[in-house]
Amino acid sequence: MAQQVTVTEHILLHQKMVPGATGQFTRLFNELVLSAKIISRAVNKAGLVDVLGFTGEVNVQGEEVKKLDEYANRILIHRLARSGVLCAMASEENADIIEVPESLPRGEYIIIFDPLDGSSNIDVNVNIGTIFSIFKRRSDPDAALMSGDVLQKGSEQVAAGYVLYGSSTMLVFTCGDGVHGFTHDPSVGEFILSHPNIRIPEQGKIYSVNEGYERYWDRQTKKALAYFKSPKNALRKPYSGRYIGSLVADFHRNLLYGGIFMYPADLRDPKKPTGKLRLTCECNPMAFLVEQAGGMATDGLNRILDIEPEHLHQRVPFFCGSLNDVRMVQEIFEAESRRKKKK
Ligand code: P6P
Repeated sequence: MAQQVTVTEHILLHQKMVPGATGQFTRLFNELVLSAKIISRAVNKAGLVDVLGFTGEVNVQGEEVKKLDEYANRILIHRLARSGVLCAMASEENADIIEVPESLPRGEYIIIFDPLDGSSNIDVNVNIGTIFSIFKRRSDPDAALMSGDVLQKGSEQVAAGYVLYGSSTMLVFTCGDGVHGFTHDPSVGEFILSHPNIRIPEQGKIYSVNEGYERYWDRQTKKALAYFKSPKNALRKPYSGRYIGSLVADFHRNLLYGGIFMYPADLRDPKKPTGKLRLTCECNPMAFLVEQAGGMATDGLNRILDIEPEHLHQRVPFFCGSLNDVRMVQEIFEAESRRKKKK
């Protein structure tokens, strides 16, 4: 029988390899894993228990909040605060930084999460996911928390990952030492290592974008899509178009099969002037993962992980996936920049 490595064993092994590790990260990650199990149970029952449908509220993004969104957000805030190692949290569902109650012990970690991304797909049983990004505090732990502790560049992440609630529940994450995937075995209630050292194919064969918005894109994005649909691309045949409309599901498929995910700037909608996806709770974690798996992530011109966040819910154009494909997009964007400068 193949040796079954649980995520807890994997994290403890990682802790042993980190000089001066105190076990704080392990405690945080254990609460994240427990939250994933609790949310997975609710997601899998969503069709049976009355957790479908809208709460009637609207979140900071201006999006209708589904009951499962709210439930997942509550579970994560409750469990992660009790890890005793956080100095701050932030959620895609909350306008401001979430304080850790004074009554609870605190620590040096910061976690930013999207509790249930793709929630518009909940009622139709399409895969959804939880995305997380973990930093260490940079300011003096005895001083007041600084906004710069939460608004750090993606390159400062100490860990990032997602939980994919699909045909099975998977936890995929990196601590900066490669990307590893764990599949939940409900019969024992453990996440078991199923995809060690995930590497994204250097050359993709899939593009993922909502082509319904093509008329609202900039010129360079339209050129990029035309490249992937042309028989004159690196594949010498058109890429396959695959778009689920759930970032975690689209990202996960491209991570394993190879391909590029694009959410470009939308020139029409004032809410999406620079794209729809949020830098801190969606793009940064996915960018850290894809780079650790050998891929690339850009806003068209800049490495996602180098972007200095200006505010918690900042949106950026997002191109992420196989190295050759994202490089091609960046070349198209750079050529367009040069063309505009010549004007
Ligand atoms: P659109 C889900 O709401 C989400 O934030 C991502 O999971 C997904 O990739 C994107 O929005 C889909 O957006 O505009 O194509 O429906």
